[in-house]
Amino acid sequence: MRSTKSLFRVLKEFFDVDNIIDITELKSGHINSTYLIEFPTCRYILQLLNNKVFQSPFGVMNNVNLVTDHIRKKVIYDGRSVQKSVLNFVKTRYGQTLAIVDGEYWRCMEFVEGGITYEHITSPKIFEEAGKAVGDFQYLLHDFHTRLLDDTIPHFHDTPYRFERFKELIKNSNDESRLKECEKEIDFIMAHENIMDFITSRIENKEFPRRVCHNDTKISNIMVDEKTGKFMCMIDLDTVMKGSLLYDYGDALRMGASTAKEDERDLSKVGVDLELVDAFTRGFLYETRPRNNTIYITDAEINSLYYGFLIITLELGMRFLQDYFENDKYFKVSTRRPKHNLERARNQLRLVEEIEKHKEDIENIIQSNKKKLDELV
Ligand code: GN1
Ligand code: MG
Repeated sequence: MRSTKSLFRVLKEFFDVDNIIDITELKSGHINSTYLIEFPTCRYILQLLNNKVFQSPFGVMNNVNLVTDHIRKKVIYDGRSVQKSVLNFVKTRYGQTLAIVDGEYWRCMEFVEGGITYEHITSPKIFEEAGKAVGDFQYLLHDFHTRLLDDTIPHFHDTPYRFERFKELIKNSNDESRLKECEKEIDFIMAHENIMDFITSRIENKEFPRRVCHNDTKISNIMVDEKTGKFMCMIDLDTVMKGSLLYDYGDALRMGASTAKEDERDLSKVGVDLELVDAFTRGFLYETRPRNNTIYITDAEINSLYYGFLIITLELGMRFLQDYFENDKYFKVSTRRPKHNLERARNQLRLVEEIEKHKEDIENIIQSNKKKLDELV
């Protein structure tokens, strides 16, 4: 945690710091640093943007501001609560949503009161709501033009591009001990070469539309109402860019429908909870059902949702392994776990195996939910 003195220097850009009663660090994300700032009657979130990962912080905030303005207009139009349905950023005394202090980029937003996020889910009811949140995000942004958004992390979910970088890394690595240690994982990734471009090639040839996507839909980024258990909104909008809806569907399952945490070392615990896949799919397809003459998800996309789950998990396994080779320069690791990124990679690649094992079950779940919905609308 940064010293209170240095945090106060940042907070002065946003607030009268004499009124602050407490500051605590929240340790959930792998990229940014996050603090809860408490005043007598309200709370805010202060965040340091990791500018190694986000090389254009103003580009990120420009995307986030455009998208939250659009969502805000829409939820007001629909008669929904602004406080519950969208992130609201605090401006600095210069009217900006970023404060630059000692060359670092900070932003601040209202704490979404009454909301809760999960690191691990076991309740199908809650996970169905998570599915609704991801589907609702599509509903809210389907009429927002992808070209208005900067590519703040180029090639973010460009799996074949990431695979090429991974192959280069392995080819050029002289780290014999890590190459040996990771032989099995490397072979496993290489054996999946054919599947890497399943989604991107279909976007290229226009089989799947390019959409505005969240791109980081893990369950800890989905806010649920603590009292009612209903979804509220998606948080962590830093990676909102054009992309494929399949990745948004899959990324939520990757973390939410796994029977183990993302960094569980005991791989025998890693599996796919089909009841949770069913619950999430039900909520997701419900919110993306066609209405008002609008198609929020095409049949071609629905029929390939399984590949979203499979490929995002494979991609992340590859990213964690790459970061292990690159000495953890990207993902934060626990100081007590020197091989944290390798353990995460092994976990995700095991999950890939489990997803493949359950291909038929997962596809049946998707089709039966589609069918039930077709009967409904
Ligand atoms: C990172 O910052 P956080 O923890 O929400 C990462 C995602 C990964 C995720 C894995 C910008 O997200 O892509 O899926 O870790 N975000 C970025 O837990 O790389
Ligand atoms: Mg993030």
